[in-house]
Amino acid sequence: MFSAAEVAQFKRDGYIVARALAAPGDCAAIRAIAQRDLAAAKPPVEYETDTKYPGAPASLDAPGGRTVRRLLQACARDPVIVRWATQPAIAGRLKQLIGPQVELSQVHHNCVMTKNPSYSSVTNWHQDIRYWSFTRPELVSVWLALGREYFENGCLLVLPGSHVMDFGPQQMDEALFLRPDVEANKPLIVELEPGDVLFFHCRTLHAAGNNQTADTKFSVVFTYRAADNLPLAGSRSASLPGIPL
Ligand SMILES: O=C(O)CCC(=O)C(=O)O
Repeated sequence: MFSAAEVAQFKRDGYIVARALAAPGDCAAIRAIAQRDLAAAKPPVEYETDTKYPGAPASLDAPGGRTVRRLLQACARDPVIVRWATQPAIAGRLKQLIGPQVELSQVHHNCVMTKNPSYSSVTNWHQDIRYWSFTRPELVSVWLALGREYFENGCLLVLPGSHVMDFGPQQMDEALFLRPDVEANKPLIVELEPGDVLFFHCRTLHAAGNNQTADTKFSVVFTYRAADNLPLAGSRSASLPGIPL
């Protein structure tokens, strides 16, 4: 469980890292599944080119066009993954942050992020809630590092406290990414060791660089909501049932 100070830190900053929360054996097992599915490009996947982020290959037929960025539907890939995402060590902490009844959204995140050294793109500053549709903008994502994550291989950057800031439309571009030319932000770099778990609010601004190393970076990411924070009827967020914890 989180201490009271850690809960307060999450509320203030919009994120918290639980160091070495995942057992090395769990990380190795999930990483092996990810490597297997990445080698086979096992669907459903999102390619780098689908993101249209800066530095992404222009099309599926361009050099690096078949580089996988996300192995989607992680929970359906292997029981090891869904067990990890719903285990008491995660559920208990999420209940402290969200409330007594928590569900995992199968629609949002629920993926293995793979960041390829040759063809990765840059993810500009954004809040995940921008394309999600729920009664309240109160969801928490859980990001498990399956290997070391650091600046050079494209780790996350977060803006502490941004989950409670109001941003005017002039501060965002058409795709709802923060415009760096409007506001000079001093990013905090979130370096993670294998097994470290980042909990972050759906309104916390975050970004990530491309991978400038020789190795693919693997992380697995899930999003959770209070059971009474229902997706809006007819929205993509409502397209699959939640998994109760
Ligand atoms: O690893 C990255 O590039 C960041 C991904 C991200 O921020 C997201 O999917 O919301």
